[in-house]
Amino acid sequence: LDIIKNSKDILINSIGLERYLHSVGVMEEARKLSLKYNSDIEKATIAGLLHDCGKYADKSELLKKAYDFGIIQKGQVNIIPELIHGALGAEIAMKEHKIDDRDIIDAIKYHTTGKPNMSLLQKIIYIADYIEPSRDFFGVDEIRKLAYDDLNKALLKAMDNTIKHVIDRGYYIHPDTIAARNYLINETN
Ligand code: DGI
Ligand code: FE
Ligand code: FE
Ligand code: FE
Repeated sequence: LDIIKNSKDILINSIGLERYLHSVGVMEEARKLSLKYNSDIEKATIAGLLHDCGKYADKSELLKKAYDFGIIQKGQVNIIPELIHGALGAEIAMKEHKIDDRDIIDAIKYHTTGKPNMSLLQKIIYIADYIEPSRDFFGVDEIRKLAYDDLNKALLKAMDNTIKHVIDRGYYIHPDTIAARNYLINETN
């Protein structure tokens, strides 16, 4: 795929080498999951590689681009970079990486929060981001196994852990994070 070669320099320059290597890990995990669940491997490759393309290492650049694309507004309080980089990444993927596939763009846009009624690709990117090989936090091995056994159960567990993590730190919870989990509970049962 040309995109793997063509996007490399843009990614390393904007998100840094470490996050680029994480992105390659997400790409490889997403390819494996796509094989397992008969999903489009090319789309998973592109979405995995680009999912964090909006996560600028330079925070002032992230905020400036987010203003330019109308993702945040002047005077807005409660600006959370973690919750901006998905929507920003979707814009950067379209404009700088020339991606026009709506499913790939939404997989990037919603990879942090999730959303109701996620496509198979979107679920794969969310969970690949959570379990890619360099991830190392409590409970990740359980979800790594579960991801290849029952994708929805793995997704629900990853969302539960994320929500607990966010609550434990007293952070704001994005409505999409809640809506994604509630939808999945109804979908899974
Ligand atoms: O960009 P990555 O680190 O690879 O992963 P990510 O885009 O999934 O971001 C994960 C972070 O986002 C993690 O620290 C938890 C945080 N997060 C997810 N949902 C919410 C959230 N943070 C807040 N404040 N609110 C949320 O709803
Ligand atoms: Fe991310
Ligand atoms: Fe994630
Ligand atoms: Fe990521």
